[in-house]
Amino acid sequence: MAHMKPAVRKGGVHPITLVTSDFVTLFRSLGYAVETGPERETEEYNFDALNIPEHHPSREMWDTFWLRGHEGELLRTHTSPMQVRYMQRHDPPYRVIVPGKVFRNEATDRTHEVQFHQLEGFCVTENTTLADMQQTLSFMLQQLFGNAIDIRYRPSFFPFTEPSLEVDIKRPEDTDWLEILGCGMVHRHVLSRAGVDARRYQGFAFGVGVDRIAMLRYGLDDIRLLYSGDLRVVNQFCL
Ligand code: YSA
Repeated sequence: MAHMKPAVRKGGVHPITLVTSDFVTLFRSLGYAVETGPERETEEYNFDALNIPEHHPSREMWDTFWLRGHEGELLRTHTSPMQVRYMQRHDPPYRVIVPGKVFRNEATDRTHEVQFHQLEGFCVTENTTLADMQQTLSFMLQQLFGNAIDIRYRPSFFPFTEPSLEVDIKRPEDTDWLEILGCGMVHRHVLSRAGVDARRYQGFAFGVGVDRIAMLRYGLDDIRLLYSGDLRVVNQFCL
């Protein structure tokens, strides 16, 4: 009896953490470095350095929480500012992912939250092409969801990529497509602004919605469940 251990209930791992760690394992195996960056950002990195000037209508793509009393500061609306921060501090070539929390001042629904997670990725070398981007992203999605997944690349617009695309996925059991990421070839203005010679280097970047991947992966029909604090969600993922 003296040796009986008290029963200890095991904790669970949040689905966002599980998905993020799968991404990290996958991209490390492809030679990508993993970085993190500040959630409190400046207008300069969140917008200007990404070729989104003040008063440009494209700023309306990102409904922003500005920090009252701190001129030019905000909660980052995407992980893309880290493209510039990283490139300014390192020499090319680059293969980097940046997982992190982002914030948008917008109405919530089944697939939209005011706080969610993205995973930024970028690969810039002397000869990286759009075909490399498609191959990398399709490989990533097939690793996460299996080869039966349908993947749709749609033309889109982002000020910091040219050309720009968005990607939707549909699993065999789904009736609708779900948009999961934005991507494109890094705009030469962004490279130049970060101090990279845009005549010599080129490459792609992307930003995936991690919460949406977690929803599909674990069969959650409402993104808000991820932030409800309901332990029944997390306890399904006991270690
Ligand atoms: C595009 C090109 C690049 O070179 C690099 C990155 C990007 C993505 C860009 N920074 C961006 O934020 N695009 S986005 O506004 O379309 O968001 C990317 C993904 O985040 C979406 O495809 C979606 O999966 C997810 N997302 C967007 N708003 C969301 C959301 N997820 C949950 N709640 C929201 N409110």
